[in-house]
Amino acid sequence: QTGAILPPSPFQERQTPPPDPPLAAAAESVPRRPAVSFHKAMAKSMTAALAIPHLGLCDQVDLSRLVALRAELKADARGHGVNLSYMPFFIKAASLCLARFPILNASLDQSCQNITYKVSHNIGVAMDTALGLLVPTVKNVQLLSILEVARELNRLQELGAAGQLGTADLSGGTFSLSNIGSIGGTYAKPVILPPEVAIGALGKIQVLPRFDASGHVIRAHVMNVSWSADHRVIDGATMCRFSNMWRDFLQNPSGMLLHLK
Ligand code: CAO
Repeated sequence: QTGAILPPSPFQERQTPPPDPPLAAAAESVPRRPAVSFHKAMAKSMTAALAIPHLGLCDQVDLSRLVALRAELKADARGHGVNLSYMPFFIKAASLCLARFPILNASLDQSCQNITYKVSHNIGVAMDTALGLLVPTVKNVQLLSILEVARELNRLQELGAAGQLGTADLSGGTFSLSNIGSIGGTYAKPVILPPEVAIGALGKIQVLPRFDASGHVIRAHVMNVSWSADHRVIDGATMCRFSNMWRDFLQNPSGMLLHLK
């Protein structure tokens, strides 16, 4: 088949397929475009990720208390010029857990001889941007308040929407989170971004029936989390303990207060 080679679209290509050409035309030529730089970068990092033996672990998190807490704090944050979503809580909780489980904030060298433990918690956030999937990083989350994480995330989202995220914001990640649930989906199978060794994917928060301590059915806000970890350096027990701690922080967000600096 002969393909008509089109120039790259000025706004680059999102993952939306082009409209179907008329059948007769489709038989003769298939429109093609050169892969743009973000496709090439994704192809490179995802191909490298294939070399990593992925360990998967999923759990459910009851976010009912966090939903109520965020509703309470949203106006305050707005007063500081910040849009407060759930992500800053997810990101800060992850950082508190990374402090306890530093192996998840590490990298393994190519020859598998050395593990580097990173001091900074530079948490990458998978972002659906004008240029497609990008993963800007919130740097040094261990030093930031939840409000500061939210402000930084707002800044990255604005740049992402404008197609203006630069190398400084897109590099240096040490651990990643992907909130696919803001679009939909309950479980995911996230792919580790080398040289990182772990990533979490967050599903859609759903209102579901659950039992309270007295056995009564209650409305609960439930979210699934799916972790992938590099099984060469992280075992299932470690991943599970990290996940339990992260889940507990988000189920009882006031518990995070004790650990905030
Ligand atoms: N379930 C249900 N609702 C959710 C949600 C979830 N998991 N996560 C966010 N929401 C809601 C938010 O509460 C917000 O509503 P409010 O008006 O009540 O605040 C709304 O969805 C929009 O949130 P947002 O997307 O602007 O902000 P965020 O901080 O939650 O997420 C970001 C930011 C960048 C993670 C998100 O915009 C995004 O791009 N997600 C897609 C990630 C992705 O593509 N992953 C796949 C990677 S592999 O290809």
